[in-house]
Parts: sequence; C-alpha cells; structure tokens
Amino acid sequence: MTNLPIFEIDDSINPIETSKEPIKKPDKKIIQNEVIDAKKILSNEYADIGRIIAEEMDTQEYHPVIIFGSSNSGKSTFLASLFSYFQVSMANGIGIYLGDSLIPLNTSHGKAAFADAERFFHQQQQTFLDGEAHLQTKALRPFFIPVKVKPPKLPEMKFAFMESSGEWYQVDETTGKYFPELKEEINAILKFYQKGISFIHIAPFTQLNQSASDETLDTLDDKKLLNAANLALVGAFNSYEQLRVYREDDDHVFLVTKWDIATKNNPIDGLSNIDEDQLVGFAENVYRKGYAALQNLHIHKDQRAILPYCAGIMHGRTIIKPNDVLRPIIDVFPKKLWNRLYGNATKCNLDIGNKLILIEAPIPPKKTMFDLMGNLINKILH
Ligand SMILES: Nc1nc2c(ncn2[C@@H]2O[C@H](COP(=O)(O)OP(=O)(O)O)[C@@H](O)[C@H]2O)c(=O)[nH]1
Ligand SMILES: [Mg+2]
Repeated sequence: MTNLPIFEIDDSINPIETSKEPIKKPDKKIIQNEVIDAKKILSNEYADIGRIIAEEMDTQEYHPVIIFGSSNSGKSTFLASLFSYFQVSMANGIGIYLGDSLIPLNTSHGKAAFADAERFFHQQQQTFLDGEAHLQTKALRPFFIPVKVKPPKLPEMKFAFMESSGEWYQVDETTGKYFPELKEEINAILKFYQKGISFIHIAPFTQLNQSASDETLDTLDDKKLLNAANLALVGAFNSYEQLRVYREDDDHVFLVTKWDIATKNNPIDGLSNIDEDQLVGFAENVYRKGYAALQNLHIHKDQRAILPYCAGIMHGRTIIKPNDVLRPIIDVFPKKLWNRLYGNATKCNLDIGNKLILIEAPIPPKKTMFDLMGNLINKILH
C-alpha cells in the first residue's frame, strides 16, 4: 500500500515555539497549547459521533451509502433524483420513507442532523420534483439521511445516505496538505463499521451549470474545476485505502454525473445507448488520477464499477420536464443505481446474504401467432 500524504501535520496549528526567551512570552505558549487541546477535543468529539453512527447503523440495520464529490458536482441533485424516482415513476409499487435518527435526538448533534435529514427528504426533494435542481448544501457537518425502502414482495431495506457540502473535499493549495482529509466522523465510520458500505464517487461531466445546447462554455474554467474535482476524489480514495479494514463487502461506483451534456444535443439517442468507450475514455482522460486511484484500490474487481448518471435535462438550475419518450430513458439511471444499492444491502444483511434485484426489467409481451405471421409477411415483402 502506498503511503499517501493524508495525515500530514495541520499547518494551521503552529508548533509550540521552543522560545529562547520563555520568561518573556509565557502567555503565547499557554494559548497555543489551549488551541491544540481544543482542536483535539473537538475532533475527538466528532470521531465519537462517527463511532455512534457506525454502531447505530449496525444495530438498526442501515446500509451506509457514502457519497463523495466536490462542490457543484451534482451530489444533492443525484440524491434527490434517486429519492424522487419512487414517487414519480410507478416503480412496481415500491415505497420510500424517512427512517429513524442515527444519533440520539436528545443531543444537539442528533437534533441538528435529523433536522437536516428531514429537510432534505421532504423539502428539497419536493423542489426537485417541482423542476428545480438542489440549492447549495450549507450543512456544517456531513449528515446521514435514513430511508426505508419498502417493495411489496421483497424485504424492506434501510439505507443511510450521506449528504455533505463539497467544499470539504476541496484541495487547499495554500497548505502542504495537498489532498483534502475527510471529516472525522466519516473517518470513524470507515474505521469502525464492520459490514459492507456502498461508496459513490461523483465525477461530473462538467462543473459548470449548463445544458447540452449551451454554446457559452468556458472550457478553461471548467478544466480547472474538473482538476479540483479529480483531486477531491483522490483524497477520498486515499483515506479509504489507509483507514478501511473491513472492505470485502464494500462496493465502489465511479458515477459520471451530468452525462446528458456528453450526448451532444441528442439526449434521447445518447442516453438510451450509452457509449461505454466514451464513458471510460472520459474518466481516463479527465479524471486520470481519481480513476486510477479507484483501479488501484485493494478490492476485488467486482467491487468497482463506472456508471453514467443523468438526473434530468437541465437548463441552469431548472429541470426540463421530460416528455413520455424521455421519461423512461432518464428513469433507467436511478433504477440501475437502486438495483445496485439494494443488491449490496441485501448481500450485507446477515438474514438474506445474497444480492436481490429490486426492480426487475419488464418482461417483453409474448409474441402471438399473428405477430409472428406479420413479421414473416413483412420479411417476404421487403
Ligand atoms: N445537465 C445536468 N445538470 C446537472 C445534473 N445534476 C446536477 N446538475 C447541475 O449541477 C449543479 C450542481 O448540482 P448539485 O446537486 O447542487 O451539486 P453538489 O454541490 O455536488 O450537491 C446544479 O445546478 C444542477 O443543475 C444532471 O444530471 N444534468
Ligand atoms: Mg449539495
């Protein structure tokens, strides 16, 4: 395992000076010591929260879904589209409900995190359904949205989706710490949660807000932002590689979001026939470091995949209402993701232990004798 620089000393904490004149500067020493202690206590507190969440997820049987990605990469819109899928598309009568808090509600953290989860689940999702992309996430810490998925004939499964603000993964070029570290509670979950985790690494096709028909594309700006998005993913992979021991049931999806913009003004064609070579080529080219970091993880090859995603056709932050032709094409994206997540959750559940398919592909209608005869006549005539 390569030793990548994720645990370098935090430059923002000045080392305690071994001053030549200690008598003249006693106050400074004390203050600096206090700063260090306060930071330590604070980070331990968050690590403890992470440990509590990990334990709760285990006892309450919530399958964790950890989403990484830079700011504006499409994390929240992806999540809103995933939740909305069961509400707008009659997906075999599957219900989705907000679950229970993972942190006790009589603590300030528990209250704040659950309020954030409720807000996302009810309010922000409605915004998405009304045709608007998610507003910038301003939460102070990452929080989990506990959801229950209830299919009519299959087992109910519970998921804890992590929602976070992308700024935390941004590379800070002003410090020696090149790749960003993860928040302490996430580190603690990686360390202590012993069952499989689903990871989704968000790699946007573009960082700019635009539609496929947009000609005013500032490619230079986008290149810079995509490079930052790439390094943010590398940072997350590095943390995983260093911290995660119980990884044999983990799953990693490299999700290329906003794929509609890659379809060059023809989303109906481009989204219904995904060009796998174009997708992999894009990842290898634009996300060279991040995609290589995924390939280099010490996991089985079945534990990683690259998938495209489209939450909708957008114009700025407005989601264009899909017509009857486009709707089923866009629905394929959340459907595939849900199948993968439900498969992972059922496999990690001790009572089930194997991957179940949540939404079966519809069985094509059986051909009647008349259809077959018609086909034959058509063949003869043409
Ligand atoms: N064209 C297109 N734009 C998207 C898609 N998903 C997100 N976006 C846009 O990307 C911007 C950032 O999305 P957001 O979910 O807020 O990113 P976050 O900061 O990672 O949570 C929004 O303005 C969305 O309109 C998509 O599938 N297609
Ligand atoms: Mg967001």
